[in-house]
Amino acid sequence: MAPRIPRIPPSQITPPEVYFNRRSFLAGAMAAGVGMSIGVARAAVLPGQAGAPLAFTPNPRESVAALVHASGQDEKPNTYEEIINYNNYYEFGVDKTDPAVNAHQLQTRPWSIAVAGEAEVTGTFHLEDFLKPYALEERIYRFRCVEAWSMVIPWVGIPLASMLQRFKPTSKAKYVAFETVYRPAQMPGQASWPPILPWPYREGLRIDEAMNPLTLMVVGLYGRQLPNQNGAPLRLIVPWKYGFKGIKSIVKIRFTEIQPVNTWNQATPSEYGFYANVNPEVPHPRWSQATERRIGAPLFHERQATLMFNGYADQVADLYRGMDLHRYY
Ligand SMILES: Nc1nc2c(c(=O)[nH]1)N[C@H]1C(S)=C(S)[C@@H](COP(=O)(O)O)O[C@H]1N2
Ligand SMILES: [Mo]
Repeated sequence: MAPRIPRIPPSQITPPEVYFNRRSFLAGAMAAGVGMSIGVARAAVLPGQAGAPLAFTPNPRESVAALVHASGQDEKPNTYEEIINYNNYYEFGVDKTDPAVNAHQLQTRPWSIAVAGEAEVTGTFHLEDFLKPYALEERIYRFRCVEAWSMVIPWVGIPLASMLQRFKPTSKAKYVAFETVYRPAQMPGQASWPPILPWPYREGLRIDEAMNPLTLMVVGLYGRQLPNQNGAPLRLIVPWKYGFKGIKSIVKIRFTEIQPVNTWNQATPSEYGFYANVNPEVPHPRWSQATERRIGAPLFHERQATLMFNGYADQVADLYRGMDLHRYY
């Protein structure tokens, strides 16, 4: 059987207990309101492969503490092992353990990103050039899948807003569309017949959602290069939306005037909408959205309440003023 990637000796991975000074984490979480920001990278250089350290200065422990809201829930970040071994990435299979087994087949270097549509600057960029202008930041976000499980994950990335501004979107740019790479020779899930999903995987955001400071283009995890199963070399994270909005291994970004297609809505419109905001009041036909199971919690641990907008309502509720969120789910 193919080796699981990344093959990082456990000794090279900073254990979360060390990575996060648990005591200041808890203290700061009570003091600070906001799940935002704050390590500054020396340069957004991306050498090497999955698991290699990023040129990134980790957050001071006190500001790490401020990254996740205090909510009375258990907000201890999940372990690296949990985050890289329990994945949804249907290009590599439908089971949670398939991506960890199969994702090493994807070659993430060289990689290029095409930017197109309603913008003054468009074109195709090598990944290194694409990322060069930006500083990396660390963000610890709650992550909730529509399947009613959740994690807390320390991502490293670039705010999508600063990334997109460089392309000078025009006034017609009302949405941003994203596409995953289509490479059936390296992605066994794309080669299976009948198709599991209409490929390539697609996602979209309204432009104001894309420009919200919480929205992140992710290149790393726990201060290291993003492992393939988590969406290397570049994936989206929109922490107030269900996990499926977090499209992986992006090769195309397009500014559009009309609402773009998103894959899960296309596949099963009765279950998945365009907005996909985490909302405990809007049930899914197969999974309760009122509660969630935190991955790694002890077996008989109670499920925890799912928070409106995944706990980020202060920062994003304004985006949806006046919208019927039962209709626009
Ligand atoms: N290209 C692609 N992106 C994807 C998916 C996928 O199957 N293909 N699954 C989505 C779903 S349903 C979830 S929950 C998250 C999982 O991200 P993680 O494996 O890093 O936790 O990725 C999202 N992005
Ligand atoms: Mo998901």
